[in-house]
Amino acid sequence: EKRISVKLEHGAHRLGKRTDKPMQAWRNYGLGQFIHWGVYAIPGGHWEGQYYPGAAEWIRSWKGMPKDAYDNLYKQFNPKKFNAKAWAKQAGDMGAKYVIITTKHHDGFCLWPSKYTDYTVANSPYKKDIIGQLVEAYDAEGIDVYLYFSIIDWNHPGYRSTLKSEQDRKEYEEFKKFTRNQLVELLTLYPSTKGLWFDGSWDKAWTEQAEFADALGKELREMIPGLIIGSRFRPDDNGNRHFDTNGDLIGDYEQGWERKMPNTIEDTNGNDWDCVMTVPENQWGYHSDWKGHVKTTNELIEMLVKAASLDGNFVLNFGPDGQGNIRSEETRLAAEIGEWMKENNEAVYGCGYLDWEKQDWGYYTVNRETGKKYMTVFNIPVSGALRVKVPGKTKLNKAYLLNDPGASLELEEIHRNEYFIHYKPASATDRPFVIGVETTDAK
Ligand code: FHN
Repeated sequence: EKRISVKLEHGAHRLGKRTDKPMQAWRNYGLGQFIHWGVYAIPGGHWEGQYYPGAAEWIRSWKGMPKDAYDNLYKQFNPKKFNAKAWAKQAGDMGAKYVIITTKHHDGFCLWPSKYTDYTVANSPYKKDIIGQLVEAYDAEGIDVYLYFSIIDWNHPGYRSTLKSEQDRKEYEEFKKFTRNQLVELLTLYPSTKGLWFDGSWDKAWTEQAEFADALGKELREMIPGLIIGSRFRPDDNGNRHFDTNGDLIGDYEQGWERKMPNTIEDTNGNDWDCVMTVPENQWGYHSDWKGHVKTTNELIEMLVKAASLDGNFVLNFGPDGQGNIRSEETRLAAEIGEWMKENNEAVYGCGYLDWEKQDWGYYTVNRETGKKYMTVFNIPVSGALRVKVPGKTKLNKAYLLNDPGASLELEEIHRNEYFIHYKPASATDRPFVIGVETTDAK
């Protein structure tokens, strides 16, 4: 079928996946950590006795919030408990292979001492460079660092969401220069950065900047060879985001899976993707009062394995408080996920989609290099019979528990290309478990 495509100057610059080493490393991470931290952590969803139920990092824009007071919060930013090494160690113990850190969120407050604005940590009582400390600590822990950067900047005088007049356009030019300067500054100060995770790029003003954003992307990519940038950065010629006018992915991976996940490989369009997930329904920055459902360790492990099974990375968000403490709920989740990963990470790291018919017990994954296949079981059938359907000429030879590879599980061939693995844990399990399977392909 002939593909009809519109000629674009600033559409996708590549069709299909990137195959270079840095992108392969990205693809193999499996699990990442997101950190949302800024001055919004000080009010933590409350202001003068009033409770703001929405996302805590958005409190500045909630109705009734005095903007000036918010913009002066940095004078109180002095996180005495902040310990970059402890954060990095905790992330490493959880099993995270990469971290995405908010260098600045929509409020514009910079966690690094940017020379292009006074609204930075350098002018807070804390003074020290937070991003620098985190980069050093996570690098030392062997966790790759990605910098989150919001295009929206409520603090910059030239920032606009729409450009309605000549004056707007003039001021927005200043804002564009500022944006470019800050990004160049970040990559200069932190050259070990592996990628940029853009956000707040949905404004009409920004979606009209295809040419500028494309050139900036090129400049940034030249600064760090292999730099990874997702689909939330630059619009195409017609202002389309994520996918260009021809439906092709803009950037290195799809960045649209926020607090939601694909269900099938078709949903991913064969692209690389990450899923960024909050622990409560929708809180990224610290909110002292989590209302509603708070995700459990098992739910999060399921999302992680599901992501791997569909060729995506799973990134779990942490929102430290105004003092730099990681809240106890997150500490507990990190420890429990870490415990599980310690035993079962083989089914996640370096693993992706296995082209076998999905079954109700859970998810298949396959190691991209070794070809080793895994079944992570979340739902144990009452019968204890786990169905496995293999394609074409594949034969199932062996099934074993990942944490007890010596003992084979009972295999029953029920008919051509279909098997039962008989297994019921002797006692109730409170965590998913992994079965490794071995196959041969008959000629
Ligand atoms: O508005 C932000 C939100 O606060 C948070 O940073 C998330 C993270 O993906 N991104 C935006 C909403 O899409």
